[in-house]
Amino acid sequence: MEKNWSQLWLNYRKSEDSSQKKYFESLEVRGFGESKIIANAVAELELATKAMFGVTIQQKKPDQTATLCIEKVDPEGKDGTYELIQKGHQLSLQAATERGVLYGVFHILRLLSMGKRLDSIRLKKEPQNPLRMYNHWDNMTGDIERGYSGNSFFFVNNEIVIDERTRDYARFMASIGMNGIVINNVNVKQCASLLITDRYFDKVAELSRLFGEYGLTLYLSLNYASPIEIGGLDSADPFDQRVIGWWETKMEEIFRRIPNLGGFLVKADSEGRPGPFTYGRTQADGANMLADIVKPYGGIIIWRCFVYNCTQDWRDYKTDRARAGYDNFIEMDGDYHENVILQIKNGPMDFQIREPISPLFGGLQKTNQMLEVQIAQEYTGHQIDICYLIPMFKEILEFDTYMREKNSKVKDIISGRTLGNRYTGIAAVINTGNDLNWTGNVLAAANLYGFGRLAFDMELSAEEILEEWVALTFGTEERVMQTIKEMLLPSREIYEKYTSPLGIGWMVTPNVHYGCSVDGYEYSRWGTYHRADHFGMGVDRSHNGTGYALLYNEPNASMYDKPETCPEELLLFFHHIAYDYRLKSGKTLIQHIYDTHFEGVEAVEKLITAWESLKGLIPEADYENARERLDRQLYNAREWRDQVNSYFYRKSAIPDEKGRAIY
Ligand code: GCV
Repeated sequence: MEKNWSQLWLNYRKSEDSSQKKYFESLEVRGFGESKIIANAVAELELATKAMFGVTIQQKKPDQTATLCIEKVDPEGKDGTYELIQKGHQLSLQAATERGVLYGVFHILRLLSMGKRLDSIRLKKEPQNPLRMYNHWDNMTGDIERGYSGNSFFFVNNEIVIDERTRDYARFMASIGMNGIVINNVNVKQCASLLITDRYFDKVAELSRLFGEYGLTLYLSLNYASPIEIGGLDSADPFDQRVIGWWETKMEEIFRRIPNLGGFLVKADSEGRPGPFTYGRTQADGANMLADIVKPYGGIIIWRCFVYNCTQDWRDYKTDRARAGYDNFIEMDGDYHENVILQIKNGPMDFQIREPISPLFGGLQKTNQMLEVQIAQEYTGHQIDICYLIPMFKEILEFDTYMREKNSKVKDIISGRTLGNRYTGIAAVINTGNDLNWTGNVLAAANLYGFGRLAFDMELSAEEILEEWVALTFGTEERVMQTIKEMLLPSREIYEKYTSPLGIGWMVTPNVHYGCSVDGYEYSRWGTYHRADHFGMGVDRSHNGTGYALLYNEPNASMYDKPETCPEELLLFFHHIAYDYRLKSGKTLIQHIYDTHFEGVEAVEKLITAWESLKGLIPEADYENARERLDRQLYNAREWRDQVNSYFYRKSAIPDEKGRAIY
């Protein structure tokens, strides 16, 4: 079948350097036996070397030494570890596990696609996070919650679809080192509750098998109220013996029917979803009950910490949504069983363009933890606006929680280094859909690629990752590389400049979350306020206010608690600040707001000029795709600028020093 969808970064082109062809004349695989993963790795090699060098790699003859040798070595290091060594005429790929082979093969192909040579290569790579997952928020009806690139390619009209695109998806995931996929939305409703029933077992099993052939483990989002909704019980109380018995029978059936199932992701007691709170039980009670039952099957329970009161009264200045995750989970630290992982969003609110790090990181001392980020650009431009998120993720990973004297950064905690635990890792809410280019905006694929690479190797820089992605996607032409880097590397700051200032977040159109509405959520139940009045704005989360700042370990707590030491990009998140307060730049807060909003729009205008300079150097369809979106980004940026500036001018009555148009 002719593929009409993008091959993203696996778009193998003819190589300009034929000297590397020599490593792909003959192949020997030693020690792995029959294996679908190895077969797929070899198939990928064949596909790529044919496209790059026009060669078909041969099986080694008995009297020959293979030019490429894939060899199993004694298990050492983590699953997925591999070594590449070039010696004489031979390139050798050594790995302890099949996943290692897969990742090693993709490493070779990446180097070749980037125009690098394999001569003298000697390297060893080990995945740093045990779990490297993408979370789909795909609904079985086919739509995607917070999806901006079409509909689901897993589900259409309540049926599971498995075709060539599914296989390509698995290849993409394997090529960036992912090892876990949650296919369905954490809001498990309607047919999705039946994924763990006979109605869907066969298809889920088929999908799981396919994933397994690419080193991917399948996970499902679980409806906590399944005993009621599909079991016919009147309760989902984790202490009720009938409920426990129901789950025991159900889990035995699920793990028997679905091979390669890793476990479940659970959103409980959150935004209307059922959970243990209904029965006066704790989050640990709910998670542990399920974890104990899946343990004999090697299963894990990934339990989300996004639990907060979403029926707040805006007049209530004491309740602070930012505190909720911490307050709901910290007391049971140490109570969660060994195969429970708490999945924590990077910030205490909800994937805003700028937030502090959740204080659960560094607060939880005895619990398995996973970091959850979002590459679906829910609050960062809907894959219309350009927003390369890897620099933000780097900041998160490098944040020092001061939980211990050393090895206390977020990256240490989630890799298992801090606590020496094995059930840890990183997950992202994915940005894919059935658009032919997978991510809506072609440039949003940099986040899809980048998250995987970063999850595997947290020491890579945002720039290195971007360089890889550009070369693999658009080729190695210098002008293309430089221009796209100049566009994407500052794109997060650009988006921040024309949207909500200094960490306060929100100000988005309610429900859709694209476009500006300064007061859209201000008087609502969601706990997401900016508290602007005639004199100033921002939420007082210091010891005088909600006390949120004090949830951090020292010296972070003291740093955030005082406006003078609080990092300025988060000033309004932690403090209520007067419009005439002088920032370190010497500008007043209000002038900073005006200036950044004008600058943000100017920066988008420059993005357009930069992209236009690439016309003819980028495939036409890709060029037009981003070009059209840049127009929408400019419109969006202007709207934000005018609405934010006018709103705060009217509130403060302080004019712009530069006398620009503010309404
Ligand atoms: C899947 C935010 C989003 C919801 C999402 C929720 C979550 O509130 O707007 O769409 O639901 O986060 O992470 O569970």
